[in-house]
Amino acid sequence: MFKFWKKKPTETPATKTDAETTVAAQESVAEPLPVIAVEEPNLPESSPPAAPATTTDSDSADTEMAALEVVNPPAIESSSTARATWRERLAASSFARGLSSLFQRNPRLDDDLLDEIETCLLTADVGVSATSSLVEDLRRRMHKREFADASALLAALRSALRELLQPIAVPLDVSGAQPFVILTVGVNGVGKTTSIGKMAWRFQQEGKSVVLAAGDTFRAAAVEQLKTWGARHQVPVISQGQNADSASVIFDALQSAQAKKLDLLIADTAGRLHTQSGLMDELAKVRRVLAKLDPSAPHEVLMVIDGTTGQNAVNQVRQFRQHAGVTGLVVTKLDGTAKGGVVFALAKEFGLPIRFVGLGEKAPDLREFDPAAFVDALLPSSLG
Ligand SMILES: Nc1nc2c(ncn2[C@@H]2O[C@H](COP(=O)(O)OP(=O)(O)OP(=O)(O)O)[C@@H](O)[C@H]2O)c(=O)[nH]1
Ligand SMILES: [Mg+2]
Repeated sequence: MFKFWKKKPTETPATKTDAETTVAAQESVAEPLPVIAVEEPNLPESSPPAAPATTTDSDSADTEMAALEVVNPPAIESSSTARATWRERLAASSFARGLSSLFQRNPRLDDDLLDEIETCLLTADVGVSATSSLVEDLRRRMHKREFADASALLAALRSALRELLQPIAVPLDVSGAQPFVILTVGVNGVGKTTSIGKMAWRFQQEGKSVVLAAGDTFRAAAVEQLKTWGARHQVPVISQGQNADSASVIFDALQSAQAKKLDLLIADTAGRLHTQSGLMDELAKVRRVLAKLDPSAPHEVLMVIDGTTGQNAVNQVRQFRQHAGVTGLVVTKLDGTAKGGVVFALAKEFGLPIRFVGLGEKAPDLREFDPAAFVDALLPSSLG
């Protein structure tokens, strides 16, 4: 167990110029500019340098001691272990269960089999559009006698599913800007804050310096939740009091990340529905304010989708893409009761890159999206 110095809230960092402060203040609805707290763990000298360059302007501030348990982060899994785990984690999805029971019955190669596959795909949230094009293509090829038996058809389904996902398996490349700014958005409870904590761990494992912005100022618990992830993985968190202006928190965080030449800023935001126009306007304001410090920021607007929400996820992405300029997706909670098919529906409908998927609650359970491992995990292993 390491001991951390937990800092009291400090004054606004001195690095902010008058002009910049004016920008934030003009944009801010909260007057006067709120106090910023930088929650930053201070590792003992004997410990290994977990995160590079994380000192803050407020190091001289009064401190109070808080003992926090440090969970030793597990290393990112080797690809062979990761493959095995994809299957383990996705085995409960109705996609995997439906197709397994269908093919265990040794079905005959006929139109009935295709009808059953169609039902399986629709039940698993693959969506009407993706399902029809997959099944109609297989039917056409079956009638041309391309398949010797049902397992040849399953093999063709496997490659068609992989092909559908291949174009959207584009990993997030954060090397294009410094600091690279990720703005995380989505509806309530989908896994935004958790995914930010997991991403922070992942990027840190890759040797990058990360800072988090507690831009969900809606509830006090949201700030605390992010701070807990920050403390667990030794990542500084920039926050202000509850009900502070979200854009102002994220602005300050970018300013601090720029001053310290950090690699990455990941900003949390409150969950919202597209119908909440005030909250959607807040996202537009965050973008405007960030652009004052770096016209190219945010470099990624990452929308988090709950994999258990089914076809509703398609509507959510449509709305957020229109209002918040989404550039990439994270699909969470694919372990457990998720049907799994929504990933195909999203691929067919939008072609937006899926940067990560959530296969569990621990940090290494956020995986870079691997279409082959994903499809193999959903289809019966013994066939095709
Ligand atoms: N099983 C599982 N649970 C997850 C995953 N990702 C997130 N969760 C859980 O989902 C719940 C909600 O996660 P949060 O990160 O708080 O979601 P949020 O989008 O930040 O929620 P709001 O801030 O309220 O909008 C938590 O209990 C997480 O542990 C995942 O990939 N798998
Ligand atoms: Mg949250």
